[in-house]
Amino acid sequence: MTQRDADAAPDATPQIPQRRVLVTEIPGPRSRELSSRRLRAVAQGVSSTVQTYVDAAAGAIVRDVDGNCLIDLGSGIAVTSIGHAAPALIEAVSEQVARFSHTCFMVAPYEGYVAVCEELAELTPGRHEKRSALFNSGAEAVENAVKIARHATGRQAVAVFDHAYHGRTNLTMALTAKNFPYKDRFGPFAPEVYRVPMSYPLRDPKGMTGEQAAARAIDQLSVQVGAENLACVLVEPIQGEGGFVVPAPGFLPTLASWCAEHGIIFVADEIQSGFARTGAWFACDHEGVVPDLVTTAKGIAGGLPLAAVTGRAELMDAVHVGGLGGTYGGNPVSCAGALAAIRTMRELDLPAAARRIEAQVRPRLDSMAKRHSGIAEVRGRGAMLAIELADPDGLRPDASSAQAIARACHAKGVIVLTCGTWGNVIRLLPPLVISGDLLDEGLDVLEQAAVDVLG
Ligand code: PLZ
Repeated sequence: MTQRDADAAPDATPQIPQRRVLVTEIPGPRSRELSSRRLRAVAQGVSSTVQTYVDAAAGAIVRDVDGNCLIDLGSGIAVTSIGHAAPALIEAVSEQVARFSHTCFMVAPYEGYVAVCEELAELTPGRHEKRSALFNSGAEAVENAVKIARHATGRQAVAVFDHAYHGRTNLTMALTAKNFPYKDRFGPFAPEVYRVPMSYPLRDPKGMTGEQAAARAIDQLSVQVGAENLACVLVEPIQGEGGFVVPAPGFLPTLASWCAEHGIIFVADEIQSGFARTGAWFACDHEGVVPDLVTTAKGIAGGLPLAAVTGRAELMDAVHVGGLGGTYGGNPVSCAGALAAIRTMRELDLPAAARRIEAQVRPRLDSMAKRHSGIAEVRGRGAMLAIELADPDGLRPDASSAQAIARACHAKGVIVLTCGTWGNVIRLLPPLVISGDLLDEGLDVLEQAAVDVLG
């Protein structure tokens, strides 16, 4: 987008044509130039999925500095659900940044923060009295959920699951399951974190129900930790980085009711799965599960950094005055972005859009899985869908094919992401406003890449 475009009054049409256009090889010369500048300035610990540098983005298209237009099936890891450069977001954020960009809510409060907390109370599962606190990143929200659960219960232990991802800060590294690249040589990690098996239907014993998988986890927690020592059970209702693992039906409700019975706080990490992504406002809604605390981030603010902990008023308000906060948490520009994003999600009924995306994508992934025995499973919900690559007999994870397919998509101008404990899952997280045609074109490229790699 040129400066003139950015200055123009926002309208409903995206500023970049919603078409895939390749004008150079990917990455092109200007991207390659930036890559070499980067090598001398940016720490190599910070990596990027694609090697093409962004010039502008709108709707479901990312335009690079060489003029190539890529179809975005990743949404910056489930963030730009309302599409890039959504007009309502541009308007709200521009207006706010011109009015004031920061006072610090802990110093001088403002309406936007309160309004975001009101929206969170309205949209998150359950009709009980709720309170929220706002932060900058998902990891920070998760850390604060644990702080609140410990404070409210007077207990210390935290239960998490195999394949879980909760962040990269010290406590959240401890909560995250996968060593490399997240934790390797970054320890020591926070104590009082206990990991138990997740419900992972593809890899669990055949026929294991969600209730049985929950009982397996509950038994380990009872024996190894003791329910009376647990502050909280923290779970992603659909796992994100861990591989889009959807627990078997009954797993989440069984865990939630065991928590309720024993005074354990049930915390749902909806940072990746929340805000319309799975075809409901929150993934917990699919099974009518009402968590005590919910962490949100990513899709909440259309790309501005914002995160939240929302929960039962009595738990949230158990923390002493001044016990929660941070300089930027609930920054006014991020709050304006969130209010615009949430309004857009409501107006465009993006939960329904996510369901439509599933109806379009799932059959195509299913037919890919029929054709290629190396695709062991198609799973996910709404616009959070994935294929797991593994050999059909032993389910040995096939990361190299997953990476090769993803790279082939990137070279053809389609951004897809991988995930999974073994890096063998290709995940799709398109903006929920993507057109059916563009989505089909992205899937054509993915399908061809799978043929090229898997034969
Ligand atoms: N909880 C469920 O998905 C972030 C991380 C990518 P932050 N996932 C993307 C990476 O490699 O760093 C995430 C999540 C769930 C917590 C987080 C953490 O959110 O905003 O990245 O801190």
